[in-house]
Amino acid sequence: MDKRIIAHLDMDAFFASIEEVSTPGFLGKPIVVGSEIHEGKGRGVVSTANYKAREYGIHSAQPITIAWRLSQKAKKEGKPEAIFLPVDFKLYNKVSSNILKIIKKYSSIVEQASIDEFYFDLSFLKTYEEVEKVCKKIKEEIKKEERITCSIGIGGNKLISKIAAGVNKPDGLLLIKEKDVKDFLNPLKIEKIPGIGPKTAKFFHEMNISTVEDLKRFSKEELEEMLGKPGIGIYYSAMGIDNSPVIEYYEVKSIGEQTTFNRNTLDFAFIFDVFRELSNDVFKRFIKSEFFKFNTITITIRFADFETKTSSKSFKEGFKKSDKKRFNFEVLKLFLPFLDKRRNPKRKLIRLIGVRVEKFGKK
Ligand code: TTP
Ligand code: MG
Repeated sequence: MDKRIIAHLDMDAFFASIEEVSTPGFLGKPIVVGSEIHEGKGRGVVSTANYKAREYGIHSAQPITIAWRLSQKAKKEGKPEAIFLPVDFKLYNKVSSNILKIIKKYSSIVEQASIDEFYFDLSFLKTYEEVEKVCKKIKEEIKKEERITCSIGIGGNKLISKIAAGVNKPDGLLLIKEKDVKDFLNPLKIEKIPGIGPKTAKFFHEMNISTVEDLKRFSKEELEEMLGKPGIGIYYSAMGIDNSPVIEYYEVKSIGEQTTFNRNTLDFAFIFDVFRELSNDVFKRFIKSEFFKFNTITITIRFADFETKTSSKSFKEGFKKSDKKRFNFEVLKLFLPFLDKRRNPKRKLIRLIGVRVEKFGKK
């Protein structure tokens, strides 16, 4: 084939599916992974829920307390109560890298787009039948090795493959041939186009534009005039055009961690401990990274009223992997002004803190 063939693989209910097969007795039960919750009380959100729990109306980014209530409601109706679990990134990262290894057996150009999403190039295959066969094999191998399912979309570019992977979840496989692109895209809701978020969607809905076909009423110039540069991207997406390459390696631009406290606080000792922990985690990730040093530290503070401030400092002499002590000290120095009048004159309580390092050097 002289045209490109790109596949997009997205794991189904990733964190929750892993939990479901990792603990005896969990299989087939509704499972919610997210921030901690004790007897219905918690402050964070749902990371993801398996499809059983989604039947209760539970979904990603929902406040964990709402998820809890939906589960209790289901229980009253005689259905099984959901199992609530904390996030175990270490476990999910391990599974993620196993999946990457499996895909790499079948394609030499693989791009990991997130912890559970991968693009891979299958242009070297001769027919659509062969492409489908290979994707089925990948699905089977993941199922056999990790006992969880994924959905794969296949098309002539990343855009089509990504949309195709999303339309028949879970455990789906959908190939969109070149000649069928228009029929596939036209009836889709505009929200399916990557880059059309809730705000842009609302903007279009107000003009009675709800499907990709509706979008095509506008010329490239009109869309650019309405939305600026992103309008051009939307124009090409509606046409099914996307020339972006499958990139094997992404450049890591920053390493960061943040945490929301269980209660808002200005308790120095407590915040200090959490800061230490975050700094340690960030430094550990830096040590594991391919980088030799970093030059900039940024900290984030979110107050109880959600006002968010950052403070950043770049150092002439970068931090090397042996500079952990100096790093901890500098993080603390950036943070101290937020505990007193200097950057917190009203003595507002703090809700969230974060630490990030960037401007990496490879030698
Ligand atoms: P997704 O692929 O968006 O979701 P999913 O794999 O859970 O479910 P689907 O079958 O619809 O693909 O995200 C992958 C993982 O990323 C997900 O398992 C948990 C995490 N995640 C969050 O932590 N917060 C979020 O808001 C979302 C959307 C995902
Ligand atoms: Mg997924």
